[in-house]
Amino acid sequence: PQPVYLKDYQPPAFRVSHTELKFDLAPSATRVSAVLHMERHPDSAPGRPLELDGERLSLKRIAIDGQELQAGEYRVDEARLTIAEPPERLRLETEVDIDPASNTALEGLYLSNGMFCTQCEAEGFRRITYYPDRPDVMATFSTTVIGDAETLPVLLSNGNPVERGELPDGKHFVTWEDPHPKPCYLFALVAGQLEKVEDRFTTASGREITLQIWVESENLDKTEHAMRSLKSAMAWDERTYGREYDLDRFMIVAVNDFNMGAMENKGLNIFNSAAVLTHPQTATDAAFQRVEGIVAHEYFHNWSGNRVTCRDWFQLSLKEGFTVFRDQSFSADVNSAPVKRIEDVSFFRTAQFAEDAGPTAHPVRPEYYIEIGNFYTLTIYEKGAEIVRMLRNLLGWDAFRQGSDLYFSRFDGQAVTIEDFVACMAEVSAIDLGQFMRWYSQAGTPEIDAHGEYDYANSAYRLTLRQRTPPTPGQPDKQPLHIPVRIGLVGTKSGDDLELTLDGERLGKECVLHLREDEQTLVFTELAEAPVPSLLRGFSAPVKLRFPYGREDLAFLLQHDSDGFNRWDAGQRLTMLALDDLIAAHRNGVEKVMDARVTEAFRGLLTASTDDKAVLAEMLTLPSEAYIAEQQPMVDVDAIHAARDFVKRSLATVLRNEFLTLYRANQSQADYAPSAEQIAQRGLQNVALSYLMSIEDDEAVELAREQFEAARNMTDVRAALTLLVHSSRGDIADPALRAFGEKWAHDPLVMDQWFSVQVTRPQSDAIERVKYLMGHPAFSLKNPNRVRALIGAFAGQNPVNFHRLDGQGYRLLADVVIELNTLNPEIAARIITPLTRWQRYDEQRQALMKAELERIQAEELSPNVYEVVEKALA
Ligand code: B3K
Ligand code: ZN
Repeated sequence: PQPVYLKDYQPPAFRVSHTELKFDLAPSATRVSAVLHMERHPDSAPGRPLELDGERLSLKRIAIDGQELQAGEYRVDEARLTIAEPPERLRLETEVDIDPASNTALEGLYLSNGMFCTQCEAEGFRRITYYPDRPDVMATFSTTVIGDAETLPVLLSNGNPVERGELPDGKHFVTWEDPHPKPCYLFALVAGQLEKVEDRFTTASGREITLQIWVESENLDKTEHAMRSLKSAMAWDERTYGREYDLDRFMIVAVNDFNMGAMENKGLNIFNSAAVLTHPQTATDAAFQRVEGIVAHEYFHNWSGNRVTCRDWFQLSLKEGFTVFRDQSFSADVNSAPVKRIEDVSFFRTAQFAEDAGPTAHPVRPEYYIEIGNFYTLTIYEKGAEIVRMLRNLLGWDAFRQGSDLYFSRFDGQAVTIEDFVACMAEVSAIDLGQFMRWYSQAGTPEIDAHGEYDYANSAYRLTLRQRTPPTPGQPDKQPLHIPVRIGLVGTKSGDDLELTLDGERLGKECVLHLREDEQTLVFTELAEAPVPSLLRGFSAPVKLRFPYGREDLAFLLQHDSDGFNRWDAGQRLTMLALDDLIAAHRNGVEKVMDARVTEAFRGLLTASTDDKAVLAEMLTLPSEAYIAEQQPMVDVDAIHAARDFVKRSLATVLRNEFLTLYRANQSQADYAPSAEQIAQRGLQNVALSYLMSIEDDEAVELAREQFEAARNMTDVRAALTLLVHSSRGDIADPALRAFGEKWAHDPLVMDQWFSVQVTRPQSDAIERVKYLMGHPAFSLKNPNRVRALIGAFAGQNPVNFHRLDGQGYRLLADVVIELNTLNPEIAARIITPLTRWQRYDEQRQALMKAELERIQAEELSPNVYEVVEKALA
């Protein structure tokens, strides 16, 4: 496979003003007729041929302006249809046959549970019909869907239905018109036995919008939360960004087989059922919040992505980074803002940092790709969002909002670049963002080394910041970035933020330092007391910041920092220092000793009265094994597991009564609501139970059993079940596991949780469970949710077993990747990630992991898997 380069971008030779499609649906032979109204692009050199992308299509007919083309007038190969001498304006007609039933890649038109549905981003439309499948070709669409009236009673596509009727042979049809020009990646079609719940939304300007969520009938009772989330997202986008919805109806469809979370097709969002369906009895709080975030994300794309889209796929973060930033802000506004930030940052520092440090590291705007499907990454999405957040912070909200308004009005209906977006921000603020643009082109996580000194004689604090971005594949040398570092200085006597004076200027109690050079020193003067610096408040830039904090400093910040995020972070840093010692002790075979400062800090948290339960639950949560691993020079999975376990048990032993009190004080009541308040309470209850269960005494086991049996909601049930299943006490979980499996055998999304709970068990039989469960009737390699719940959870969340020294974990994953490589390349290329991180482990494991990558490499590979494996072994 050949790479595509950003520098080679050329406008299309032809544009399409209007697209007429007709689908005659049948599982193995769907006939797609297309009429494309085209003309030469004004910037195109005259003689350029007309090229249309097309894969796995069987061409039945082709005509230009009503004239059938003769054999020599066009050429068809595996990837495209070429017409060497087209007229300057033309009406191109094609008819092709496609085979949705055999489409296991879930790209293009495919069948899910008897239902037809599409996924076209990024390059799936070329599996539906011959088309210039690139985002800078935008056309209005009119789509007629024909299907069997009995088996396919519901026929949906983008826009508004304009005509429907009966046809011979028991068929019927619906014609849809989408008046908004769109690239073909936003095309959607759904047909099947679906039922809807309907609601209405009145826009700020008084337009009435019909909202519909389409599901299989057994899921009608699981749509309420998604509908509520949709309405709240619509109102938020009007309030916050001045963006109103622009069609008369907005539809969401839930499908069972879907590669990603959801897709923002114009007016017809298609969702993975896992990202839309919720019910207190079947979905956890985390799932409720995820649904809310994804519904909002896809809705927000209507402006950031659809009305203004990407010129080419290198600009993917233009829509994804901005939209993730928007959905994160929405979730922060409607829930607990500090907790949302803590969750996002801990995920980011675990997973995106790991990506940025590994062989697949790439800039937020990559320079080349082999398979764009591999670039829906944490870097494009989450780091892209952090860059937008930095822009918001640099400009302030008001100017940022002006920049956003300018962007939407200037580029409405166009396909644009990241420069276009940043230029709007620079224009409204008159801030020079030239150096800032390097955030988009340089891969790798910048590291800031900070140190500070208090000068008693002069009441001054000297802070030095040094930045460096490590080399990444293809980018050996990096240039300094423009990094906003938000800081405060906390007085060691008062515990308060001190007044900041820099170069004689008074800055208040907090300021943002603009680090632009390799090294900068700042001298804060007129400080009456020695401070402890609180650096990178709120994670003001996506960097690793090191500062030689003593443990007393961290305990102090944990108590006094006025920034909630940094208070949490101080606790994490303090625990990390203790964990580092324990990891070393474990490796050296030395007795482990718990750091009393950590215990005392936790005692403080447990005994101080707090009004923010949500933040407290986060503070009491130990860093995950994956997060700890990310902090180590070399990952020793066994030492990390043992050290974390030791901390947990030590805390639980000393603070048992406090945890018990906390548990009892926060026990859930029967009436479930996914409200921030209740979620915080359940968070505390379940974090307390997890400490209590770490000792595994009879009383704790009894509490877990009772909680499981009370079955108040899935959050409580799953937390209790996980603790029972993950305990080392033999078979205490078996009855619960069996009861759960039988009760929910009919609900695939709940069975996914049943799979995940079991395969993340740290005990040594986990791998046997994985193999056994792969044969379970509820499991299928063809369904991405099942693959993620079972294989993904095992490889990603069970480090001690995945990294077994006999290599069995690696072999199992490689076997799955090889099978998925032919079934579903996009999923195969994702699920392989843990193997690509081989450089982070000891030599023995490195050899085993590489051997598995080489075994995969020897197969006949899809471009997706090929690209990832090549990078991993480069
Ligand atoms: N834009 C989709 C991504 C789908 C890509 C699949 N290859 C989801 C989202 O970010 O909203
Ligand atoms: Zn998105």
